[in-house]
Amino acid sequence: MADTPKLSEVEHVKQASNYLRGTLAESLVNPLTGALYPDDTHLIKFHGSYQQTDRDLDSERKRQKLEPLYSLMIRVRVPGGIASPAQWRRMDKLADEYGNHTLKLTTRQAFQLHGVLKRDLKKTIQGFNEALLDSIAGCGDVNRNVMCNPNPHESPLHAAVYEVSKQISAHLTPRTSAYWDLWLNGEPQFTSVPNEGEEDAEPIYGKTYLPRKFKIALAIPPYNDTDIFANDLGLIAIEERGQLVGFNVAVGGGMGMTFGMPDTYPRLADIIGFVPAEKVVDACEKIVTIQRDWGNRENRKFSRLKYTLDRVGLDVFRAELDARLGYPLEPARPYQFRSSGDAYGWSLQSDGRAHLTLFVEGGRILDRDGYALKTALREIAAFHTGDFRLTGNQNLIVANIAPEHRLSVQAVLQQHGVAIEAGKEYTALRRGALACVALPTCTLAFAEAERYLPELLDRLDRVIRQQGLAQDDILLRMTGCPNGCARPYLGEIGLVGRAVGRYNLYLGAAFNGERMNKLYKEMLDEDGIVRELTPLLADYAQNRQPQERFGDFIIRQGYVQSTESGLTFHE
Ligand code: SRM
Ligand code: SF4
Repeated sequence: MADTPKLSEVEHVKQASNYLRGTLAESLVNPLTGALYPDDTHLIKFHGSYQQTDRDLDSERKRQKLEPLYSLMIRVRVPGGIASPAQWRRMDKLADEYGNHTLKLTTRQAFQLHGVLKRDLKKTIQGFNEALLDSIAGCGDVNRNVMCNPNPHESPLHAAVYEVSKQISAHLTPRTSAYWDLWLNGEPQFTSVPNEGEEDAEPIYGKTYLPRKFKIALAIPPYNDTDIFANDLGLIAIEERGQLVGFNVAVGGGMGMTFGMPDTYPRLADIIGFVPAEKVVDACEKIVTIQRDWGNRENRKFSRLKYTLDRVGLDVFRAELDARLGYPLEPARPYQFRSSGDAYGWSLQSDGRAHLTLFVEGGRILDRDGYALKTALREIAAFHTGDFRLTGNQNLIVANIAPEHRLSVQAVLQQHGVAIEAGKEYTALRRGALACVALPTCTLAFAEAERYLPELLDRLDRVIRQQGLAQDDILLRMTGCPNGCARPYLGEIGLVGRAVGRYNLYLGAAFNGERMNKLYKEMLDEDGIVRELTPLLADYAQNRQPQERFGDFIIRQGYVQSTESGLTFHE
């Protein structure tokens, strides 16, 4: 007889939680601590929130025999990254009322508030709800914010793909009424939940939800601005004569790994076929259910779909999917990705409306001396009649600006010191760089990322300018640990925190997100990073071929070998 699997602790917590309730109601009102009960720290994630401490203060508070300064990070889902001006104003206000006066635009087109105290969490979530936003499934073992190219107005194709992303998001949202009971006194304003008197049930997820987080992104070639290959499920829109006909389906992407455990690795999704547009929501459901049934529930380090796939093999997975669908996937259709970044500055539509893509360093919306981005956007949100689009590269598009508002938008930004033409004011290296949150809020960070990258870039910018590369797009991504929240293994230059002030340097990813990088040097400090990169950038400036990207050049010159799959990432 087969051994009964030993389920991980989180599986037991989910099982006993009565559809994500646990003892959250009691945890929230316990006045003796700013923390939640331990089991509830797992469950709160499904409601969009993480318990954190201010790590800058941890040791001082310990010295004073105080408990850590507990607070909650809360993530608001924004499918496809599109928020109305009213929603922007609400998020801005909530950040001031209950958060740390900043908004974080994440690498998955969502908002995060940091520093919310336990006693304010309910009011914060109620504030989201009044603006028709929610945080359910922002985190946790469920499908997360569905990413999509952020500009539905670009063409009918873009609008159609955005609609699909919303349908997938709605279809895979948990059905439990726990979210409404806990935060909204049982009064949902939108999203479907069980009718009164009906039992909670999760038709797709079941009582224990998924073994691990699950991520879906859609992209419209030639732009891979949602980095679809880093997702458990990536959908590549295929068009015929400007109309959406369906999607190539890619499965098994994920960035996370653990240092010292080579059987953990980042992996890019494999394309397994094509599905017509009208069947794509069902196909997503079936892929999610295979992972629900086959994913590892014993060891969370190996629970993501990428490990399920490498365990059973792509052919077995594909056959199971065909069986659950009741038809075989068609062969994948041709497509081509050119880039994974954002295009900055103004773009004009034929009807006179315009979009302005702003560079947001580290995705952080804040005010500081001489640069009041947060205030500027609040002022714009007061008269803007279009919307705000969060990109997968932590940037922001003030979109669909009415012709009569163009000058006012420009004037407000200028008045508050915000660069309109990021293309002119910053090096291409800086404006394309991504950094995860890391310290002080992230409990898993070994090193700085968002707070430190601008400083490192001051030095790298000097090298870049000396080599005449100021306007050459080179993808740099930094994280404070190997979990990969800024998708560092897709950086032409990837810097991954090992210890305070020390980073591993990875090189050689593809500019369009289709190849991961490879470890080049370990445990570098700032001088080491600059010292290692300077000759490589000089070589690139002098010896590249026309149009050759930095990542491709690094491989051609033999600095690192090309990474062909997740399983060979560490070779
Ligand atoms: Fe992430 C965990 C922040 C995108 C892979 N991520 C975390 C936590 C919640 C830390 C924790 O578990 O205690 C971080 C909270 C920090 C803070 O203080 O805010 C965190 N992740 C972020 C964000 C905010 C980074 C950012 O600067 O934008 C991104 C929020 C996205 C969103 O809106 O949902 C974010 N995280 C990602 C991505 C990129 C993506 O999805 O395209 C990845 C890599 C793709 C993937 O999932 O494999 C990513 N985060 C992880 C992992 C590793 C997962 C794994 O399978 O190994 C963890 C750790 C974990 O789950 O155990 C993690
Ligand atoms: Fe935290 Fe690591 Fe993610 Fe950065 S990559 S936010 S340090 S978990």
